[in-house]
Amino acid sequence: MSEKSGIEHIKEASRHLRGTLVESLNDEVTGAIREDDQAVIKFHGMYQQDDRDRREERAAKKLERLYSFMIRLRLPGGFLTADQWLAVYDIAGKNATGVIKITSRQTLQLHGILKSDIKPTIQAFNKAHLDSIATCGDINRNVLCSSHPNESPLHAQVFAYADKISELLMPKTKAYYEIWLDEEILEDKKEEEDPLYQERYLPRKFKIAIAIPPNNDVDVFTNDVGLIAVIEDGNLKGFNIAIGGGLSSTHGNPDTYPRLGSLIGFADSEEKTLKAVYEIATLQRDYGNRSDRKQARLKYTLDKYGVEWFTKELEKRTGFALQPVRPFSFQSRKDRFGWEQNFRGLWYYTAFVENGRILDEPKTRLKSALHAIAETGKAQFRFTCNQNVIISDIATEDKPMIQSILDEYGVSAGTEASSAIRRNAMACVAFPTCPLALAEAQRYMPSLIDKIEWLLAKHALGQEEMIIRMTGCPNGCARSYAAEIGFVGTAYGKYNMHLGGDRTGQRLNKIYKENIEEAEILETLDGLFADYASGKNRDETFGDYALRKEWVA
Ligand code: SRM
Ligand code: SF4
Repeated sequence: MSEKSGIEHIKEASRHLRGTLVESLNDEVTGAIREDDQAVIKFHGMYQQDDRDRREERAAKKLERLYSFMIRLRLPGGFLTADQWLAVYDIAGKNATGVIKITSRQTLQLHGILKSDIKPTIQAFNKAHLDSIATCGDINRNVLCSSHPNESPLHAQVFAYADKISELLMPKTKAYYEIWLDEEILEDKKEEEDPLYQERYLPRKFKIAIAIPPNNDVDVFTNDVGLIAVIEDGNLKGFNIAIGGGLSSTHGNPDTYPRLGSLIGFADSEEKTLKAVYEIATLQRDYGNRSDRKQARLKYTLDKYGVEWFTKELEKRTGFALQPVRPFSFQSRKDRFGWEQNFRGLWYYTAFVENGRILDEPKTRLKSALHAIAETGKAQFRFTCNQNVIISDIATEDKPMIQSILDEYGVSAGTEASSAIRRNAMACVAFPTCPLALAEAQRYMPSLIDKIEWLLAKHALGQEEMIIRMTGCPNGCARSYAAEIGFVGTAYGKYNMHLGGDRTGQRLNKIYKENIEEAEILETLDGLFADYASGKNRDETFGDYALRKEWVA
């Protein structure tokens, strides 16, 4: 048996995620928290970070790094009421940088929160019935669900599963309430029983998504557990289950790799679906690698023991056999921008948010627009896994008023004027807050897209809906390995270029060129686009063409 990794010891010694967080918070000498607590605080939905743009300047002045915290909300299915939006807006302005970031897992992050402001921030969230429990750490994360409410009349029914699963896999510890909300927990209640997580929690993060075909906007196969709703004759029949998706790899370590989930069967009732999800987590808890964190995700557990073995063990634990996978078909992965009406007659406006950053820019004052809309109380907000926002549930009589706000603040013009590739693109946070970033992503991607748009126009491909994604390192936070063109940061200003992913998230891409800078990226794309424009069949996507031409294996 190999040695357990350091994080395993921290989890076990943390007294159900308390660690020494209280002492760390009370230490006024530093803006940081103790090293072990940096691992513990993740389970409460927070990360210690520092401003990487200012490291050198601070070091020269012999000052400690400019520490602050990022807080990530738990929003199963990515939903907020108007009042909750107003609360987030207020908190972002008072305690964080002011920018509200929609993540690739349809929740919100605030950055730049000082240690002394964490508690007031969590308390303000709590007043708005929001929390950040388990949005990071070795535990089940924010549960995703297809965002578009008109997907089918059964959307609400499927959507409810995101909440149910999130509740089912929540840790039992009351540490969050005790530390951040000052709730008094009696001494004898502090040793909470947690049958699922016990004292060790999971070996690594655990991610679940629910897709409603024909849209795979959640990128269901990139999750540890993917549930695909099967709707027949207008009824929800159950879910196909895919397990073992995950995207991260490490440059130069061939034992790490992105992997799409494997379909293992179909569960035909709510009880069976929830039981299966729960027991997949217990199996990963018991068999996942706890000595090497780079081998600890479910994808590696599956590849070590085999999908067949895992499925059999799962059926032993649940006490029922999964049925054969039912037919399903994904047609797209993108958001549908502009107005749509759902089966109940309510209206939805999907606004483009470049890389999920909600802020006011000279032409598009998105943040103010969403605030003005929330103040009317006539709309709610849904966030998409493509980092956009759907202004939702609007009655027909209120639509003109919402439209006039969208027009006044330049949101409709901004959404309509953006090209297809820009609207489909995603980039991760990267610099300056992400400690793991090797290259820029969300700060650089918009200017690269400007140049790619120009190239596409040159080859009469301006209307192409291709999916381009960029990450500042190989962890894959903007799911760059599942894009038609993926850029993966290797060093400052350098990227690996990946090609050949499909449009619906059912095929990963492969490395085409390594460590290239902008000039080579553009020169390469120029040649590839010329070839594609002249050689493609009707309706053939760029990703499919790359494969047919064997640009990648
Ligand atoms: Fe991620 C770590 C940002 C989605 C794979 N991710 C991080 C951290 C927390 C860096 C860190 O560990 O200190 C980044 C914080 C940056 C910052 O300053 O905000 C970070 N990840 C993000 C977000 C905000 C990217 C975005 O721009 O939207 C996404 C937040 C999602 C959420 O709301 O929960 C985000 N991360 C993802 C995804 C995509 C997904 O889940 O659909 C992946 C790939 C899928 C997967 O998990 O395999 C992803 N993030 C990682 C990994 C690699 C995990 C692994 O298996 O090795 C890390 C590093 C780690 O965990 O050690 C990581
Ligand atoms: Fe940071 Fe890498 Fe994730 Fe980008 S992909 S946010 S650089 S960890």
